Amino acid sequence: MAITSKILRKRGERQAADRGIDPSRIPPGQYLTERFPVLTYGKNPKFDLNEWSLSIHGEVEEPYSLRWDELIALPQHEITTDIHCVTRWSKLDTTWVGVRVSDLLERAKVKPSGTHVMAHSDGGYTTNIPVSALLDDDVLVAHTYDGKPLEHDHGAPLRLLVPKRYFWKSAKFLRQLEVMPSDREGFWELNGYHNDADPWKEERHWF
Ligand SMILES: Nc1nc2c(c(=O)[nH]1)N[C@H]1C(S)=C(S)[C@@H](COP(=O)(O)O)O[C@H]1N2
Ligand SMILES: [Mo]
Repeated sequence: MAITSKILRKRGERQAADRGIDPSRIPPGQYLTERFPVLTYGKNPKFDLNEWSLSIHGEVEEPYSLRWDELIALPQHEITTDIHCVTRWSKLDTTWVGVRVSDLLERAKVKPSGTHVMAHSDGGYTTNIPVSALLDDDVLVAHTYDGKPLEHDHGAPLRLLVPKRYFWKSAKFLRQLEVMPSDREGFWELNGYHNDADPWKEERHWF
């Protein structure tokens, strides 16, 4: 490895150490940001909460849709977690409120044949994730960030949050969770990003 890239790889760890943060929280090749960068392919889709719904369907016994008021009436959970973008920024201790995806999937009764989920956003963005990765307690459909309603740029009214994967798996403007009988690639996965997206393994691209 060239010396410059070695130095770059250590940048996040140095930043953490300088701030009294455990450097082992920073995945390889990431740096810390205090800002919250916005990365959206295309325009923010308009939404109307009176028309809005989230649907859970596919390889499930009991497909259903939730209106906004129904979603908000479900048990809500707050989590504080680090997030990591494939473009190399990491943001520590971000706080979110939403509904656990495991609760949503449990209610739908995923069939044994349901192995993966395609998250579908308003505007056509998609991303794929194994069902097993969505059952962790830190996986939410989130409507609140840092104590305030999610900003439109960050995915309002609702986004998926999968903290253990690079952030492109956290689909903004979420409208559907489609349970699938096998894996299928989403938008960035088809366009060169890694299928699994584990930041600790630096699974950035498939090439
Ligand atoms: N619907 C939708 N969701 C999306 C994206 C997008 O373009 N459209 N970009 C993804 C990518 S590549 C990243 S890094 C994060 C960025 O989230 P942020 O803009 O809140 O930082 O959203 C992910 N979710
Ligand atoms: Mo990204």
